[in-house]
Amino acid sequence: MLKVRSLPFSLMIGFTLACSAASAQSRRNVNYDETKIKIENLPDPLLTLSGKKIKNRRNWERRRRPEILTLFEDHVYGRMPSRPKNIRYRLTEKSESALGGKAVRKQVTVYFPARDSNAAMNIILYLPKQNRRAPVFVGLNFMSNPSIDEDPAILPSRYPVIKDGRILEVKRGEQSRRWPLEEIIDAGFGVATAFCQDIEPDHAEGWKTGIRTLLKDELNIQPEEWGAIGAWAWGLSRIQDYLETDPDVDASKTVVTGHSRLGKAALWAGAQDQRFALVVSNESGEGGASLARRNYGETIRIINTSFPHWFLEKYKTYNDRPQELPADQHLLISLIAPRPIYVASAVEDRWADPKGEFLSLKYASPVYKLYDRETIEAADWPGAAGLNQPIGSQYMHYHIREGVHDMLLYDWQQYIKFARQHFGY
Ligand code: GTR
Repeated sequence: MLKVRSLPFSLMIGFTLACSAASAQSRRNVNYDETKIKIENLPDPLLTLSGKKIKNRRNWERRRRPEILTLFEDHVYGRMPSRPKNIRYRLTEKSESALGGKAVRKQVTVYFPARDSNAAMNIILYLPKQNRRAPVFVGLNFMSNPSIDEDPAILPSRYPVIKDGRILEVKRGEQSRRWPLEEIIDAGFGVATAFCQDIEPDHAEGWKTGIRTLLKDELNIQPEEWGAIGAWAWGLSRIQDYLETDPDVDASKTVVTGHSRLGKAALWAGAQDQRFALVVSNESGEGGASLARRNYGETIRIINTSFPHWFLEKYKTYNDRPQELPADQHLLISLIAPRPIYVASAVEDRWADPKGEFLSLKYASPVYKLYDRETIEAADWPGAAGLNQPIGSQYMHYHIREGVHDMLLYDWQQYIKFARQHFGY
């Protein structure tokens, strides 16, 4: 039987209720008026802190890229520890005839080397039977592995699903609209996912039972030196580690992706870990693809109030002065260069600031240009007139979909097309 870690439950409920109250309150005074937006003091991706202009790839890689990484580590997400030694993988289940016979299914438990604890993560991986050494989409899920599909063989995740302070009974396949497995497999891709709360439960006290506490000695990092987004991003890299050991996967062709808060984690993982060949941000919003300097929808203050555990304490000092942040989110995207990046929005997802998501992508163009990549620099935000019409180049792509905040088949179809072009099949 899988063991579920115990929780300081009363504490957790208190915190979660406090968070949703803060969030409800903050949603009332939100700006959606473009005329009130003033972007001040936007950092130039190609200007070092000491004022030196970067003109070539060499100086980008040697000077400015490490400088920007450090800015995000020091001001936003915190330090990213490396892989711990002595990780163990156990194949807990395998089938050669999953999804009606078209896929191979593998379930793997990753045991992290923590003293006195059972820190672990359950990965579920589907691979197309017809395509040996398939490229793979890698992303965390919100509601545990059995939520991604009705497949009765999916084993439970390690951690219970917590929402609004309660343990949720999640129906099998409850989130299957976000994981169109058959379409992904039919397109020749694999997909690997794990439950984000196996890494860190998503509430203000979650760090106490997550890897930020369980692995602090092994990783040589204190819990307050990073946040939940950082921990989830770290988890994505650990999935990549596993994939590199699996002979049925081409781990040089992985696409790291995620929706919303898990899109923030995917961007940070993709920025840090250059083993991810391609990065997809699905409606990642504030703290993800959206420019923090645009006061539209969710703001730094709101996100830090509703989710005090996602970022560094230091990030809260920018609550009312985003213009002083030395690294805005276009710099995060520039760290992904020259690898392909796809940013997507939904028109009714004003909370995430679709235009701000587009602008971060656009403003990362100068770095892609250093690598002679075709960019999205000349494009304007398509807005409501350009729904469901992806734009951009082979390296920088964007769409704004009709509908609400979600990750749907339409979104996946575009990512698959983009990845196929890039991987050349
Ligand atoms: C919202 C939060 C967003 C986004 C979203 C989600 O409440 O304000 O930043 O992360 O949750 O993850 O669905």
